[in-house]
Amino acid sequence: MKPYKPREIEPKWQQIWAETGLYRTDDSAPGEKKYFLDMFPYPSGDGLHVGHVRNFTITDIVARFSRMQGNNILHPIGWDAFGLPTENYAIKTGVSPQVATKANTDNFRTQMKKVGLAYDWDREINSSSPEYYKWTQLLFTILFERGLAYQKESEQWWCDADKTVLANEQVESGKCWRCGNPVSKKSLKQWFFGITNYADRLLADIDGLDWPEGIKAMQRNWIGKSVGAEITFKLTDMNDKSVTVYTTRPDTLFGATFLVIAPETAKSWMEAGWDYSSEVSDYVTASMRRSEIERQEVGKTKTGVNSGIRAIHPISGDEVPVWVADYVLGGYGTGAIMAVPAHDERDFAFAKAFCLPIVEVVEKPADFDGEVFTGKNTLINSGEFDGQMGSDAMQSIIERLYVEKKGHSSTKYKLRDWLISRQRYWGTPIPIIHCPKDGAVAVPNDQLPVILPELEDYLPTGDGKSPLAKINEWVKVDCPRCGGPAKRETDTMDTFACSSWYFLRFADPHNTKAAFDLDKVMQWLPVDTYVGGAEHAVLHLLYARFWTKVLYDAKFIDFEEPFISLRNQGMVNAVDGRKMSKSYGNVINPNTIIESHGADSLRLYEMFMAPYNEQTSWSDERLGGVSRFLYRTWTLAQNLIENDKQLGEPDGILGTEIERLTHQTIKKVTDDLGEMRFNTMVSTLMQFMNALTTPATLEKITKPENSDLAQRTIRELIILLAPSAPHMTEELWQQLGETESVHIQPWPKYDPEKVKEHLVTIVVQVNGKLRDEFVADVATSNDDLEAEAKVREKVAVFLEGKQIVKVVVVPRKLVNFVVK
Ligand code: ANZ
Repeated sequence: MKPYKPREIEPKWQQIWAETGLYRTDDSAPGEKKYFLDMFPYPSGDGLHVGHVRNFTITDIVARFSRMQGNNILHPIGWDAFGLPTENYAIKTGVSPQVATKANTDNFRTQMKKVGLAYDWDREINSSSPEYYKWTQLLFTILFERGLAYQKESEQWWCDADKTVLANEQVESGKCWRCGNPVSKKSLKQWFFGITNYADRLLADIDGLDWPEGIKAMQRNWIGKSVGAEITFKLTDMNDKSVTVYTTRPDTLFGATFLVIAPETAKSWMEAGWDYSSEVSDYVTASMRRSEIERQEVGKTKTGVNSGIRAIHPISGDEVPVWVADYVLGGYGTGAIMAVPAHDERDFAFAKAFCLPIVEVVEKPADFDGEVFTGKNTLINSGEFDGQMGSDAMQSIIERLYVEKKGHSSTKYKLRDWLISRQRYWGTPIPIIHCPKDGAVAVPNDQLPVILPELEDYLPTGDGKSPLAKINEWVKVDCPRCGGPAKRETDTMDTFACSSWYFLRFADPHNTKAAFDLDKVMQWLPVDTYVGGAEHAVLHLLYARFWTKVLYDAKFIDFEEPFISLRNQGMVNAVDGRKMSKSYGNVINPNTIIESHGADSLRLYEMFMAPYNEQTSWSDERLGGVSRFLYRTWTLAQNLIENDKQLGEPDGILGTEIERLTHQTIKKVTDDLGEMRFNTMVSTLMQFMNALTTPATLEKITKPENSDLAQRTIRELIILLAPSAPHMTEELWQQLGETESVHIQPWPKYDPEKVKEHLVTIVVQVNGKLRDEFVADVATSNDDLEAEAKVREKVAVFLEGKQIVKVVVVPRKLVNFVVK
């Protein structure tokens, strides 16, 4: 009997698969197209860890399963290779980002091959190669031409450690998402993508996506649509100036006892010539230093100053004071609010802190016993609007304001335009030339790519310019429009730009004439199953949806959503339950496990450890358990393969039972794979194997006369296991004398009739002694079981001439005759 040696067979098959191009995608192959994709991995210097392997194995198994079901599969991989860590590494070590990236991608590729992932390596792409970023640049110019890429001077988040600006999304609790350094605001001229133009469509189309509800909710919240009204209050003593507030509760207008403007709004008034007090200017300066997150903290003590300005209520005509406070944000709504302390928690806290009047205008329900009623109900203290309710009240107040030209309904979004320029080296150069005469001009298509020059010194200048600004000869260029002297843009793009379209490139990765061929993209896209981490909920997943919609509008593609179904894998934590991290020293390298147990054991264990989307901790014992299952399967297969000597009729009873079990297993495994229930898929296969290896079954199934059945059964088992343990099954398949790969075998079908538990084995005893057994339908009545038992030859001889005193029938199991 051949022993199971994963360390020998795994590299052998990996090499054969590569040589025969088994996983190469053929655009014209028959079958329905199915596109399976992992989120674009960043090839870090640390290499793959077992968490990545979980992600990639999920996709790999569903792709392999789908191929065996007769579909034409696209399952590619590439590298999201631009980015800060590589550049920081270059600064620290002097190893150029180009060299470091090559080493890292080589390492990732080797590791992935060791795991046996069935990628089409011919389609590998690398976002930092000019062949790729040429098209990122071209697509940038498409956005630019459509007015969706523009430059704007504004206050931006700035990370002093990374010496770059950050997008809103990249600031977490006032800190840089990458390095954890506290961020500050800096006024810089930056490039933006106009994602807010798509807010409505991005929101509306979420409903149709087969994505985890949590991710959909996060996107909805991030886009943050709110429907309300803008209301204008005239200011006294301000030369007819007025302030417009944004509110989602126009029904509470009569409860507005003061207005609050954001420090940013105050600043712009100051710049426009308002005669402010020093108290105001001190407050404004101080609050601009605080992050939005700090300013919006719930429960934070409210701060603010009275501006001294008074406003006139648009309907009652009452005068109300205008305050400056940092809980109102400059960048949202109109940067000014009407404060309704009776019905808004923050306004209430503020009014309490500064002794401002509180007027209830919405009736509290009888059972309400809190301080601030924020719900909707009948209006009170609201003049002619008293007695109206909820949306009717809002509607009539807005109508009244509209007629008097004091307000109108208005929809706002929390989503901001996407800041994409970075003052860093290792990114796609922004393909723009600044001409003193023509302004910002896109680099013409035939001059793309704008090659990222090789540098000696990657250190950003820190004065808001990328290190590219230091290369004079690169910066100086002629204007493509007028030919006059001009300068290149020296900022690079956020790497999220590279990953906003890579899924399109895989359909046509080597095209040198275009980013992709429309026919090919139409053939493969959208992605059928997209698998990756939930941390991309509002970053990559929103950006990719935005680019897809822009490219749809530009008639580059014919669909509006890139990823039909999305699945998030759960994290794999260390044995101690903590996150795997270099600093804890608890990271598990897949190479170690492949060395000790084999890639198939690693894959199968990662699927068995927990439902794929749940977080779980690594366990060596459970890995051992799964590995033993593979060893036992191997041994069983060897037994059965060696039993291929003689053909004969299978034993009736056994044949039926094993067949039923086989069909039940096919059904369960097929259903489980379809629903991505990988853990129960593995346990089903374990049960099947256990049933086949009970001593009684084993004895019978290995009898020469049962070899037909044995052969059939082992083939089914190998095929069912093939997507999960591709190496071992391929080896066994070959041992069975097959010449074609197991991975292109048709997926077995089960017979619904045979799945049913309709046949049972009935044991017949006489005075408690086993005399015979027979197979009967489960539904057979006790009388019929007794009648059948009585006439069986081996039983009849013991009944002859005896008196039956009692018959015991245990349905589905046994008939016992008590005789004397
Ligand atoms: C009066 C009012 C009365 C409000 C009431 C709420 C409850 P969302 O849903 O987030 O859009 N607001 C408007 N602009 C703001 C800004 N720049 N900074 C801070 N707060 C701002 O919430 C809109 C509500 O948040 C608006 O409706 C306004 O307060 C406040 F019983 O106006 B409301």
